[in-house]
Amino acid sequence: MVRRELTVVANRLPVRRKGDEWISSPGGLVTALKPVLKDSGSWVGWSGDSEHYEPFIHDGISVIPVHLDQRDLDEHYAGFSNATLWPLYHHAVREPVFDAQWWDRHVDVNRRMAEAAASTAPKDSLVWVHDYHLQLVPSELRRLRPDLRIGFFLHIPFPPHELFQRLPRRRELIDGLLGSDVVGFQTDGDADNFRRAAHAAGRSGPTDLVATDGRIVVVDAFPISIDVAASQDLAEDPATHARAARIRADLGNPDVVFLGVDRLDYTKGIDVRLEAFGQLLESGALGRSDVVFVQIAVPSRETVEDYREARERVEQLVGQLNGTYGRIGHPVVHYVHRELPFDVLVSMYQMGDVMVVTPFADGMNLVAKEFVVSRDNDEGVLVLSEFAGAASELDDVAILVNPYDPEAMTSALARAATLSLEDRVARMSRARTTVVANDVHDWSAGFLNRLKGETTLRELK
Ligand code: ADQ
Repeated sequence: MVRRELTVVANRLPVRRKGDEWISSPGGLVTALKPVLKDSGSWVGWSGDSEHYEPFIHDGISVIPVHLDQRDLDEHYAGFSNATLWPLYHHAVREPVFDAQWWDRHVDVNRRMAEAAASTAPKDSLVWVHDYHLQLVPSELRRLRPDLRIGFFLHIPFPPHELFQRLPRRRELIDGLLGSDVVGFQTDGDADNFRRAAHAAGRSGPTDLVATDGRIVVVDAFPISIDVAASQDLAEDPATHARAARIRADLGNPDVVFLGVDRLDYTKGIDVRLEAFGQLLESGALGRSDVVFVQIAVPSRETVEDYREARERVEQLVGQLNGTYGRIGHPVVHYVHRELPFDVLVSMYQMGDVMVVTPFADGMNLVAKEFVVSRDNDEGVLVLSEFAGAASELDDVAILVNPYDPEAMTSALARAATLSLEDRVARMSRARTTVVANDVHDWSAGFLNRLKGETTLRELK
């Protein structure tokens, strides 16, 4: 009998320190899992803080902080996770760096996370491990606690086999993941890539994956989504609309507002979209219209060199475009480099005309989905990279672009800005139906139901 208690293992805890207190961290994962964890669940992860690592209860959830010291942060987090795995898994948008010393720390942190989960999970309960930092946790946890049902979800893409092969420790990672009962990905393409990698490592069975000890491992796509009700409640609030109108007035009520909202990450294609915007201004395709670009970027991973360079590049482009096309008191790019409260983001989504989401590779991209449900007037247009996971759900409603094709990017921006009202409304209302039909609660319930189910070999045939 599988018990329903759940332990989540993730890089970060669902809470963070503010002064002397722990406060909830915002984010889709926390929102999705809180109802499932309340009163009987635990969350294991790094506290983001070097002083506090005693377990405590917060909002009915047992919080188990795992202490990471500076070397763990340098070698496991900034090093192996964010300078090796992140670029490799995002199709080598930057050159992945491999350092054997980082690997040792990475193994060590994964082992400590597994031990913390092993010592807290009740007998026969469920453990759900999240993301690329912790791919070795499932096998280590299974070794320590064979009674548990273990699930793993990868939030970022899983790379094609030819790229994955470059990784010196790829077999260890495959075996780590195959310690799970269910391995979940954002899209069918990611799940296929993983099946191929596991097959090439000699771990694959006839119908689905069978780990070396004869267990069955379910490998499937579970596309993540957003908390639709939370976005809709804010979208319907008159205060959100009033703020949107104020922001637009502050911009000088331009004819067209392009909008970008991202973590400042080199995978998000912020630079190529600004370059395309520059080309659009240069071409004069929009005639005499008054056009601006608003780019909101959350600071991210600033200890990693490639991220510092990405920020410099973006800021240089903002300066260049304003220098060339702006007038005194009328910049063409408005750039904000900080985190904004979610209600302000929803106002941003409402005041923009064209949402520009152009990653080179992205697991899903929640910004695209947040934009869709924040528009209650159905008038926005979404320009979306073919390489975002969200494109597999929104391909017939967004204007799809290849971020590697500068001319196509420029014409996609021009087309989006001039789409007829009828076309805009038709696309957005279909997009809303799609996003509303699979919200983040459906996602977590879908995954956990698969994890609870005993899959037999007979079912697989
Ligand atoms: P991220 O790479 O962080 O997530 P994304 O899915 O777009 O990318 O989520 C970003 C979140 O940050 C959104 O919820 C957005 O509202 C918020 N945000 C963005 N800019 C902000 C700002 N300036 N201030 C405050 N909040 C801001 C990873 C993967 C994605 C995958 C998610 C979930 O890279 O592909 O969709 O996990 O699985």
